[in-house]
Amino acid sequence: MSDLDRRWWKEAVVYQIYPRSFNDTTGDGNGDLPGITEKLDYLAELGVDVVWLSPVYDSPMHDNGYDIRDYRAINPMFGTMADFDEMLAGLHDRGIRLMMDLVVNHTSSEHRWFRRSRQSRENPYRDYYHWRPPADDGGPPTNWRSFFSGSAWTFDEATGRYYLHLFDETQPDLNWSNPEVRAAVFEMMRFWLDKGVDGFRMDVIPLLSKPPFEDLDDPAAGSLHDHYAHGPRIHEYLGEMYDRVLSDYDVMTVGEGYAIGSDQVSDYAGDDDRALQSFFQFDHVEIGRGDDDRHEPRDWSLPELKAALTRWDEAFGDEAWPSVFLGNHDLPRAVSYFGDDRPAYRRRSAKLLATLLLTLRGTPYVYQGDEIGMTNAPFESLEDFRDVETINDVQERVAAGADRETLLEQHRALGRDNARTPMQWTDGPEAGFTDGTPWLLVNPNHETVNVDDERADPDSVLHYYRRLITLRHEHDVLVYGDYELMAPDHRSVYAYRRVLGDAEVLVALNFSDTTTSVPAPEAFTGTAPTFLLGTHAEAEPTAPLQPYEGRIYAL
Ligand code: ISL
Repeated sequence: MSDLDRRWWKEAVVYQIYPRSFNDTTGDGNGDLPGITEKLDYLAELGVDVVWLSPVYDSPMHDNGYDIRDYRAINPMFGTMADFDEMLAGLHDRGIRLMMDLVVNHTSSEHRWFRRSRQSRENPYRDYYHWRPPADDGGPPTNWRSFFSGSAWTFDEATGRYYLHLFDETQPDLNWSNPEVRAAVFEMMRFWLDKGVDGFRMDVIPLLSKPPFEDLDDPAAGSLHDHYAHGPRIHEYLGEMYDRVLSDYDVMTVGEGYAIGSDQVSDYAGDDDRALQSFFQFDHVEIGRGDDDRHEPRDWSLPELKAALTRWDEAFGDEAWPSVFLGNHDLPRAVSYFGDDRPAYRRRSAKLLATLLLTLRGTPYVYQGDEIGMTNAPFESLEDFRDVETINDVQERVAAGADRETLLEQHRALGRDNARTPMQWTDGPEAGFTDGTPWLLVNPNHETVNVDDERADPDSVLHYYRRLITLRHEHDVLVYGDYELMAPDHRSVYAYRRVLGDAEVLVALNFSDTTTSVPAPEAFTGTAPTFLLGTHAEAEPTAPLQPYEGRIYAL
């Protein structure tokens, strides 16, 4: 196996931290950087290699930091630059690398670039953003809709022009066709890399280059990402980013790849000489959402999940490296969405999902709290939500006559705040997250779902994650091996092989609450399989799988 094309970022397990919800040390109800530093031993114990930190830059927090006011300053809510440096040093001391979130499709409307840009049509910063005159009827220049409801254009009285914002109106889109914008972003990236950060997760990267500003046939149809992504200069911009910045550093990069088609992998990513080594694809996490209305839950089947993950494994192929995840800060909790969060099944289905995540091909991303099996939260009313996407959607649809109960049900199932409820450290007040009042409700199930209890119980989800991470680190086949799906149409078992030279691993996962036989028992014929790890006790390879049981064997 000496001829393996090894890269540290292929072998890494990443842990995503959403800082506002991780650990509060000041009692203001918001997580902070010293709160992360306090928990570094927890991360080291878990065994992760890299932290992806969602934005901690100065921000008015309309979109929890994805609206940046100053790219080179730390949000006082999270602490100071000295706190940041201490956290980074603490991570590095433990051999953990840090990826920052790079949000450069848009800034906050409070960024000084935008404040200047909106002052006058002649301001030197005017072309940092997209300004257009009204349409003939005085309305927005095009019928483009924002991801966060309403028009993607907002009229600005001062200069009588509209500006573009694909997200909230407080998030104006930067004009990447302006070379000064690109130079400013590239310099900012160097600022963080020179501080020692080890990579970037790049927000909504296919949106940087805009398509022509023309009306869409039907702005409500399909995914907005498909309408706006892959503008004509996107690859030029990414190439420039590599040449002018990234080529000088040994870093890890991953793009948020909504709208990247499986036929576009090599356009966007590659092992070497590329801005993006990898990107997140979202087909598998979209399977439970309506085609036209993504806030509407839709039934999905296991064969669909297998098909989505398998299609993407093939699409990445040898062209680029996959990145795999089941949850992040924009998605419902994995155990509630893909698993079964009823008390009898929560733990085992959380372990089942962990088994999937950590044995697929590609760099795995563990979202904070998933390692203890955190679930969606029982939001009681629409007023409990804090997320701008939910708030704008509710406002728009209530005004259009939608039923509030239906909206509550939808956002309870799919809303982004599910992933953002505070990390559950203890069974005590506010789950040990804060001494004050948390910015978003703490899930009442912290009485039974919390780090303290998980640490004390050798059979917990947490310890299982730890063992899986260790297993992945010990077996090259789990990192570099090919992925071969078995029994694609089986409705309750997801089974596959990983193969690297003579090394072969078989994974069988029962995604149902009934006992099921193992498909393709002939896979074991003539072999003496070794049980490597499983959600339940060691069992013979052909023994039926218990509800939500998953097992890993070496063949
Ligand atoms: O969140 C979504 C679905 O609920 C997506 O449509 C989301 O808008 C998309 O994933 C883009 O996400 C990224 O950019 C947004 C920010 O709000 C998200 O948190 C971020 O991950 C704007 O910066």
